[in-house]
Amino acid sequence: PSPAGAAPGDNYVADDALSSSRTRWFDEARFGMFIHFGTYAMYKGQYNACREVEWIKRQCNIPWSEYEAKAATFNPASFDANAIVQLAKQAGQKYIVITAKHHDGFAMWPTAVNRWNLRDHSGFSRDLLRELKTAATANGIKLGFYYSIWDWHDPDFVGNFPAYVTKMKAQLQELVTGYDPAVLWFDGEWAETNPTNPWSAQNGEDLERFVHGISPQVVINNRVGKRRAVDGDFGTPEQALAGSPPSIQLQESCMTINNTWGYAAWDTNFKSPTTMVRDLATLTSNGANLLLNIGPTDTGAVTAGQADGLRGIGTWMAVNGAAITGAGHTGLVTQPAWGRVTRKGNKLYLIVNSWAGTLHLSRRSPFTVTGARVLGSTSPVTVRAAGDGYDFLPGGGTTNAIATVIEADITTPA
Ligand code: JFZ
Repeated sequence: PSPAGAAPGDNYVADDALSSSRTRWFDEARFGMFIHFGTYAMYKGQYNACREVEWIKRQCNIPWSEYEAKAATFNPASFDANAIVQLAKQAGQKYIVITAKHHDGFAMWPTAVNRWNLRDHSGFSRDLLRELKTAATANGIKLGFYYSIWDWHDPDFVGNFPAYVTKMKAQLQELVTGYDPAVLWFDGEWAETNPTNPWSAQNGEDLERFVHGISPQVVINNRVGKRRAVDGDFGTPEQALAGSPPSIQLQESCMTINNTWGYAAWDTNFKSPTTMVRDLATLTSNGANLLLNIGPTDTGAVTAGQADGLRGIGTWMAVNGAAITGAGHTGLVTQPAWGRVTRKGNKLYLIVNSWAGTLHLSRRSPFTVTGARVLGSTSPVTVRAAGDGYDFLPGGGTTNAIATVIEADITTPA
């Protein structure tokens, strides 16, 4: 299926064939917010001399009795779903994926399956996932859940795997029927703590069938079965940029805004808005999404360092978001050294990182440029046929310190 405005048979988005009416919103969203939030935030990234984050229980050998006692005092009173959704929205993010359950097994919603959850174990009466769902829906943002198949807390994961799977399905039933998530982002299918390593491709396929039996439109990532590469709706390169098409499925790179997924007080190595926007441009030009992670503190607050980065991206997106949202890969051009080119219907977006004189665009397939403008600027752009493509001559010069976008109108042969 081609999006409105795209000529039949053109290569609007090379991953078009990979998307369907069910996954179309995901393929157009391009940018989402990942949130790693759980009781591990209470350690702020450190246990005695041991530095770890969402893996702290396991990597720092914290006894369960101690971990549970601390979790009992978890009080994320500063979690502000509306503020988080506004932060995502102004950054140009179209969906949010939050950890409903990470490897420590702690459920962030009031599950009836066990008491190892925010309400029953910590006595926190609010349902943060419900609040996030309400705020997201009110703002046109989709909400998804990360759910770890690997569970350190439930002894049945190792001791009685079929019993564990039954409980896992009961939790997923609660999440899907109770919160109608747009995405389920599974993880931990690779766990090898069970000597028999029970999770199989069959388990993954069974899980997908189970979820889609409840709600067919849920978009599922590929960390669901051992055959990761072909399972689910989209691939999940981690801390790496998805490559350019062709790919066997939709792609979403998940990356941290600093170095860690959960909250660590010592991790202030925040990426600059420039770095993140350029990653987003590269991914969009590759037909892939960016899921950019933040980790709220133990009180549920988003730190200034994380919020500032998202605001910086938002300032750029407010002017240039058309080059990202709904845009994708184009096979019409060779990607230039001066930046990245994305396409949406009959427009090309030239995302210019460094603007030194004439910008040459090499054509790989026929098209004609019929007009061009700089987004957020009145500077004229001169376009002329040159060599194997076009030269763009900016009237003004670089207008945006992060990346200046030229929007070009094109026609392609019928
Ligand atoms: C997992 C988690 O263990 C981690 O805590 C975080 O939630 C992250 C998003 O996902 O870590 C992984 C998962 C997959 C790979 C590496 C780390 N992998 O495929 O290389």
